[in-house]
Amino acid sequence: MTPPSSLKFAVTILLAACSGNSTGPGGGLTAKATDPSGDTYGVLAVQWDLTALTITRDSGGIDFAIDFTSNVLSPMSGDSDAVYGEIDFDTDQNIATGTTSYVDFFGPGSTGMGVDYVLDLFDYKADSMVPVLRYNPSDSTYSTIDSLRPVFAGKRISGRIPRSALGNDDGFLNAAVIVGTLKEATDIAPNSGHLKVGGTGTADTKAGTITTRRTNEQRRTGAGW
Ligand SMILES: [Ca+2]
Ligand SMILES: [Ca+2]
Repeated sequence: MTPPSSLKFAVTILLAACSGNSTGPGGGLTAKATDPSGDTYGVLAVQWDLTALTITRDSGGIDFAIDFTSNVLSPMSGDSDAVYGEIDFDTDQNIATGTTSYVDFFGPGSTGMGVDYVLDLFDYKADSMVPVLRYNPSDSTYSTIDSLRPVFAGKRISGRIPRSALGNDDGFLNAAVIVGTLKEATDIAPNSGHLKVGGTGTADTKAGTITTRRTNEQRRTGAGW
């Protein structure tokens, strides 16, 4: 008699059926911008070094993940050398609408984005929630649309933003990230242009000069950038 190879086959099939990696509702689309290690541009001791920005879009919103070369430290630690920064979103993929990206303002970037929404990874509340901000072009201010609790795990910061927090955008958008300590910016991703999550927009070149930044700087918890 030979061993019951048919049983082994059945187990293999079962494992294969369980190996799917679905996230959220339908319409999943993942875009990833990798970033080199060792390309930080700050001058202080602690240099948060990005390796990737990943965004998965589905019909209900977007999942984001920011990857680093070393284990991340939350600002909830109270350490000014924790990871601060923001993800900027050009939700209509139109450089002509929105405002200048922090990635362009505080980094060597040329995102080609007109920023409409921001995930503000500076402004942690006591419950570790951070705001999703909408830029208001009429008066150059920002409004808090939603809040979420970023997950710090290993070398990754991740979370989910529902489409309702992005003006019910379709989730096809452009994005870029800048990180650093509270004292200075240290890295951006991607190094040029932006992460394009579907859509039809092209990566335009930023024209003209930077004339405005957010006027509600008082919400910043510290000095610096
Ligand atoms: Ca890097
Ligand atoms: Ca825009």
